[in-house]
Amino acid sequence: MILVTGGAGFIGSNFILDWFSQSDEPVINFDKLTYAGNLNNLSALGQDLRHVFVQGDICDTAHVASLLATHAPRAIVHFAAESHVDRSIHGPADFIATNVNGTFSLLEAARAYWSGLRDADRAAFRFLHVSTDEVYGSLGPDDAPFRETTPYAPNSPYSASKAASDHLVRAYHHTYGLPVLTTNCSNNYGPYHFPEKLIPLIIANALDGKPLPIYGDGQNMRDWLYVSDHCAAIRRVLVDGRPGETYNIGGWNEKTNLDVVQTLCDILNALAPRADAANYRNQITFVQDRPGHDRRYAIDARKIEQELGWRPAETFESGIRKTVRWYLDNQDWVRDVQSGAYLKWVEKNYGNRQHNER
Ligand code: NAD
Ligand code: TDX
Repeated sequence: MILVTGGAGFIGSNFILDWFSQSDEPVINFDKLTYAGNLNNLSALGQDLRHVFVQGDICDTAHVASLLATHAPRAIVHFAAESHVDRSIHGPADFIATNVNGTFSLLEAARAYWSGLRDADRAAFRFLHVSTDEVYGSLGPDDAPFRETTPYAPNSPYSASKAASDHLVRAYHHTYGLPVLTTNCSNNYGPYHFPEKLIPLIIANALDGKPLPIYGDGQNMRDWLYVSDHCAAIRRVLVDGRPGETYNIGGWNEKTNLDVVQTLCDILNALAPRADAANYRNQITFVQDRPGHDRRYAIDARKIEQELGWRPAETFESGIRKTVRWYLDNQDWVRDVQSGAYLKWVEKNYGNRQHNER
């Protein structure tokens, strides 16, 4: 049994679906169900007894401690976070509460639980902290991609809160010996991506005939990774990663935002042409830049490739086509999220906020 935090979010839900496609080992999914948590992402699991959902807040150390005592997981995979940079600019408080204090609270519960385990279980236990490349700050055009040794230089309240959590995780290994692993991944994309983020927002707006907002000059660069490749990397690190180490994860796919949006328009032109046959590119609109907008992220993924033999299965070209296809085939999912209907679905299907809890 493993404990996953934030398993109703974008990457966490992909991770759980991916996990059960490879393993029968049960998962406790501990999630607060903020606006970003959507149990509908996991509806394919039905009442699958391998999936135990518990609604709760990682800031609640006592709740996490009782879950750990009841279920005795062999690992914690920690996704739960506030994740949207723009929201962190307009309201940083939730980011400090969940990403910093929440991670601290989770570490405290994990440390108490882990120190009470028998020797063999203590040695086998893992706390895997899922983090971001944004902690390294912004690269210039000629800078080498981020390595695990690149100094931290976070620029947004979101990245600063993730950097703080990374430091706490590191300190719990160094000071207490907790067997932690940290992964710093580049921008993910794929199914169940909340439509406030660039790629799903552009697809939804394009199909709705709305403007496609590009911040600033559109030349900011991000390094994109298809979400199932991130999930596979986390599984590799969980199995063979060395406690105390950090692993950068990325697909060597640097693109400008303008490139990404134009690519999405071109795929949509082919797969879902507008009724008036106009080019979706005509909807592109340059808007005011994000304050403090990092110019460029790029990941050097050689450590995980060489040490753990992980490689992405998707190229950007294959992953982005799959993603557009998924959004075209799942427009109800997008509508439910946009209308808030997914929250009612949760109420109906998980009224007591716990599922398969024994
Ligand atoms: P998301 O916003 O889609 O999902 C976050 C999940 O955490 C939601 O289900 C939410 O309900 C839950 N949550 C939030 N606060 C909580 C709390 N206090 N207690 C319990 N649950 C809580 O985020 P995501 O994009 O899936 O990102 C998951 C993790 O991966 C985050 O830690 C993020 O920093 C990291 N990450 C994301 C990306 C990316 O491109 N999305 C890239 C690298 C790293
Ligand atoms: O409307 C938009 N227009 C636009 O130009 C939006 C929403 C974004 N952008 C730009 C800003 C970024 O340069 O597109 C790029 C991607 O933006 P987001 O999708 O908001 O992602 P980003 O800010 O790069 O952060 C993401 O990747 C790293 C995740 O949200 C983080 O959780 C993760 O750590």
